[in-house]
Amino acid sequence: MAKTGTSGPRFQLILIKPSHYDNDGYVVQWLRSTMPSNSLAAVYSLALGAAERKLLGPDLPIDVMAMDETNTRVRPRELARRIAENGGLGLVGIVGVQSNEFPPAVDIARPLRAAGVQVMIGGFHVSGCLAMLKELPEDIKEAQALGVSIYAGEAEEGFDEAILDAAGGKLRPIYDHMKHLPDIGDVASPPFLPVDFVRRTIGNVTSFDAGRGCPFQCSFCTIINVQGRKSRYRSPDSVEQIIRMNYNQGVNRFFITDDNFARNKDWEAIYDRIIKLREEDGLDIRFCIQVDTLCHRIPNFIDKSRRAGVTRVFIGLENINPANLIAAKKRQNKITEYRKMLLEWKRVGIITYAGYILGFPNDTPETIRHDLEIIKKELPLDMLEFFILTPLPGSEDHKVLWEKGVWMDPDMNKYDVEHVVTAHPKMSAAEWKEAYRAAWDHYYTDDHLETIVRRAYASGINIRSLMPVLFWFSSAVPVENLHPLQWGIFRVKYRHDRRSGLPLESPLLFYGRYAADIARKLVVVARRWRHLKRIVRKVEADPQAKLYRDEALTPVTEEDSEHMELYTQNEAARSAVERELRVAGKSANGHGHKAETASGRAGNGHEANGRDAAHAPLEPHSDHSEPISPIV
Ligand code: B12
Ligand code: SF4
Repeated sequence: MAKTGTSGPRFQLILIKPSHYDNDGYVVQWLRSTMPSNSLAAVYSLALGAAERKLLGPDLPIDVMAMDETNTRVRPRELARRIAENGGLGLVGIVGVQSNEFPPAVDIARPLRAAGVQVMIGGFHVSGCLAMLKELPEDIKEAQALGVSIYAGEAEEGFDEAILDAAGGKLRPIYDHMKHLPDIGDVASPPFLPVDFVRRTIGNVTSFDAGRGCPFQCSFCTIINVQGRKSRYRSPDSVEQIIRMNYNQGVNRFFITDDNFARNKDWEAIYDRIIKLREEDGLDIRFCIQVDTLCHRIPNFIDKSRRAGVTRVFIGLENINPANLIAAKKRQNKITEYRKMLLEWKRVGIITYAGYILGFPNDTPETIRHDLEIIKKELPLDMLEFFILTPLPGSEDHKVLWEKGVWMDPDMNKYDVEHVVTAHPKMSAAEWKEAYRAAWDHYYTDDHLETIVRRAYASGINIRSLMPVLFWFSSAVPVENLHPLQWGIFRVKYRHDRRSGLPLESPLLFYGRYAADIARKLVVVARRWRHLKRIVRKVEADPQAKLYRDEALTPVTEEDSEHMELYTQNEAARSAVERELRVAGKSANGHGHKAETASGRAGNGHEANGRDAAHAPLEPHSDHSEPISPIV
């Protein structure tokens, strides 16, 4: 806990990032969770700034305390007692609350409100609902009825006012900052969490947002409606400040949480500063970023990513059926660019993760399975992660269904993109759910795990650092029945920490099941890890492994559009190729100007930049000292 000031009552500013409930109603909590929350880092840092500035005057110091429920047990009664001991002066801020975290957030708030504590909830659920709906949904109204204050929008410019109101005991029911998106260029207290927080997560990784907003318009996306479509970004000085604050406390791996760092208008200046920190000042720092599928067309982006120490990149691939992409208004995703983009990342030895959404209108269990086979064969991708298409509050999809009165599951806990929460035109809920579960098995077969490792090895990627990531993404669902981004090390479960309304289980039943579960998981984890290790050793021992080539690793050529299933599998794919060729002024059947690739770029087996992506000399990645982290 951060303390400033001296004796007398102190204002207790307690910040909690909630988790969500598993299918049995227990809090999803770990001895070590995936990574520190940037939402918590952002609000914690602002709170600390307020304390240091003595926002409440010299006589009322502020104590700031923060906890992340994904790795720390939250005990509302103890928090209430702490506030009571300080004359009732305090505020509990429940932070970064996503829709799937809203039910636990309210369960945390309930006993606090009963004890008279002031509580405020902020984050994407409330912000998304305020941004898109004409009326507040029932769950938010119920929270308000408990006396919980709602904070919609970003805290950078409005948090002080809320703290002052709380200190005066006059917290308003709602703070609506949705209309004004603050400038985040040089925030005095940029996101930061002390090293103790980082230690409760896996690896030596922390997170920060270098920017917010995205120019695209995907209909399932909440971000554009909450953070806007205009790019707002931190200055290179501010990014350096964040990096140095962490580096000085021994944290040197970073997840940059921008949903699309490639569209951060200042990406190059930020990269240049990071490159300076690495190349001139000698800081050993590494990054994981998120980008779109056209990022490789931004001059210098991929090469500078490598120089800036990016080792892993998340890509919003979403689907390979152009009809689905158009239905989701994801027009910027062109299947004709996928291979080129992935080969570019391979060229610089950066590990790729792609998000893949299941349940677009044209999906059926059969098409999903077929699409996955194409991806495995033709796309040089490392990790693929699956999501169920979900009308997340804050998205256009949600708004449309809401306004049409179409059924959506009222239980927000299920809005974790792993549950089916609305109807699909071609699949029953059971088929959809099964297609999601089966997708993990279809992609991560033993054979394909070996192919991924072989492709990586031949591309100069450090397969020892790929191994834990591959393990993580291929094993989370079979082991834990949870998405890899929600997994952690050693599940912690408390019998009493169960969703409100569900009964307290008998100790025998609860602990018996818990113990059996732990034993089962240990066996599966050990088996899967050993198996992957065998694959890695086999590849390392193969003298020919560096020369490995397959269809996915072959450079993009003009013939691709004639034989690759990615481009020929259905009418929508063929039309997308035709369209791309037309845009480039070429005809698909080879008439007109020759030497054109499927994506309409000059091609004779070489990329337009003159490099043959797959056969260019690959500089091996030198990150042999990578920490074991599923993210960075
Ligand atoms: C990084 C990230 C993660 C990380 C870490 C989480 C974190 N919060 O740092 C990880 C990988 C763990 C993760 C996981 C998931 N995520 Co996520 N994640 C993000 C991402 C890309 C960035 C979060 C962030 O740093 N934002 C920047 C911060 C500063 O913004 P913010 O959280 O809104 O906080 C600001 C304001 O809301 C406000 N505020 C917030 N809380 C409070 C509290 C108070 C008191 C006050 C005054 C103000 C305030 O002030 C903050 C500073 O300005 C967002 C998208 C996005 N752009 O935000 C998705 C996002 C939050 N995730 C989302 C989802 C769905 C998930 C998963 C369910 C997906 C999955 N299956 O993996 C899981 C669930 C995790 C869980 N429940 O355990 C959705 C949530 C949508 C919704 N309506 O619920 C988002 C919006 C992306 C999307 N697809 O639309 N995620
Ligand atoms: S590219 Fe990503 S962040 Fe941008 S609108 Fe689409 S889903 Fe949202």
